[in-house]
Amino acid sequence: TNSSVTPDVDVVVVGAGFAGLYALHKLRDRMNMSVRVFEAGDDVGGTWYWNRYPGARCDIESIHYSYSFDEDLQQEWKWNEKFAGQPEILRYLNHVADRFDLRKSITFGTRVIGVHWDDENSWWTVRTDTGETVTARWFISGAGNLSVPKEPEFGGIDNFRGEVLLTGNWPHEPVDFTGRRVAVIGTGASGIQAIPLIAQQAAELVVFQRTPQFATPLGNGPLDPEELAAAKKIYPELREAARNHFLGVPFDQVQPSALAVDAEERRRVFDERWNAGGFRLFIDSFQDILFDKAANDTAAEYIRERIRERVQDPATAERLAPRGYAYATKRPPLETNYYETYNRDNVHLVDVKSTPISEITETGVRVGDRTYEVDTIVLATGFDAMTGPLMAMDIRGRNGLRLADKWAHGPRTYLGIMIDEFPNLFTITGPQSPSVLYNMPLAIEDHVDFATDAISYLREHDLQVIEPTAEAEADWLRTTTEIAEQTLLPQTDSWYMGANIPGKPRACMVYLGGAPAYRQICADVVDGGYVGFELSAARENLTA
Ligand code: NA7
Repeated sequence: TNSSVTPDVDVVVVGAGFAGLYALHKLRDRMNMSVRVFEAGDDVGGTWYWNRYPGARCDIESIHYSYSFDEDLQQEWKWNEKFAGQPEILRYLNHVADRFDLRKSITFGTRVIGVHWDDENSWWTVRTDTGETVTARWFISGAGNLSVPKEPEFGGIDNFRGEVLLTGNWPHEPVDFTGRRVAVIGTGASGIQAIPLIAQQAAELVVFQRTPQFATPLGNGPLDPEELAAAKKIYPELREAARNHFLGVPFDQVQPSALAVDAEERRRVFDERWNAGGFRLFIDSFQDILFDKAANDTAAEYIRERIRERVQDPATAERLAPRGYAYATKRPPLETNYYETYNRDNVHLVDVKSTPISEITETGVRVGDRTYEVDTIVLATGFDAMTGPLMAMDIRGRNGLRLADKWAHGPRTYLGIMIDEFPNLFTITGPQSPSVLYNMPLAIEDHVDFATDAISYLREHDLQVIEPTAEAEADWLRTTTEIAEQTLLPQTDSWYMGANIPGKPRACMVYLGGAPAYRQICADVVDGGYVGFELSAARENLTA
């Protein structure tokens, strides 16, 4: 036999977070394929392995933010909190890894640094930073959307004599801030979760805020065991309802328009959603908030009012009150005691919008002609979102085409899951899919299922290669752009638009038509025999 006609394994998967773990189980245990998984971390968990900062927590209810693929699994696992914290989610993913015996197929502490399509053999050659080379017919990226930290615009971090901590790569031993002077840079979802807890320990906390946020209450607490039991009785129905909702959560109270009701009714709806917590104010109040500026203004003004009520010093309250962009056009953070934290004597808010941070010095953070001297700097400055993790793997498609070159002006995909000229490569929750605006475990299951269904379909038809057409890809770019333009999102600088990184092309990274519409499109593509894809035999099968 000629060894060159069979790759080392059927599939290489990157990542052992929610995506990689499910992909591994599905391919290995349900489809009997050979799979290698490479994971940069030393254990499973992905996002929930790296983001161990104080307060790290999921903003979607634990009942819904979990796998649905195995009825026994969802019945046996007991969530303790309404919104699970990072340790609880990490325990859950460890449980999943043990339960399905996944670890033995995962190579930990290993980063994929090269993924090159072999035109001759119609397979991928995957290289790792430990010097391994593996060939595989299929490549599945579960490398995540928010896994490559953003390089801050300011320099000097290496000069700092104290400790620098990254929210997205937090030490495994809990950090004790007692007695320390701490700087937190960044007030996105991560900073807003961490700040209240760091403030309770630190001697002094200085928060450097560039853009104030529309943060609304999370509403966390212990999960009532009766509520959990009731949910488990109807788990399949709950999952179905979740998948039929824009965001992948089974909310059902949304009203048509904020402008169709009077001020009193509007206030009642906002109050109710504010008190209920989670993403309800954002996604379960009025349907036109993301689309109509006047409707959005009503929610924005409501949130500003509530912020002013909670912050004692009026000048600080004004600095915390967001303006100049529409609510939810940046990812809306959820908070617990965030605004009250600024009523503490040991907490100071520094506005770095007009005068940016110029550098980190040996002793602290320099803004204009002032240096804020601190012992510890926490960077909560965000990620090279969506495209960053894919670009970091040096992916090269047909004729050596680099993904970085192909995407020089922004991501181009078909359905956010495959790329023309990059055959047999699936990007789980990739750019231009609903991903970050869809309950992630469900988004991941949908995408893994799409990939594995495609693989099964090809096998049944004695084919080995699937690739979108250039035309289908161009249509998808047009579709995602047109939908984005109907929303308020493109008007704001956010990581959804690639606008948090200097020099990154401005493009909408998310399919904004909602999960149900997206799932219907994918189902139609499959039902039509993979509309928009070219299916073919590998070269050696043609000449055999
Ligand atoms: P985000 O949401 O990107 O937030 C990053 C924050 O850091 C944000 O407030 C930024 O201000 C700020 N930032 C970034 N660079 C700087 C510089 N140079 N100076 C001052 N401030 C800066 O990241 P998160 O980790 O909080 O959240 C990411 C996602 O994880 C979140 O959306 C959830 O989906 C989970 P800016 O707004 O750019 O002015």
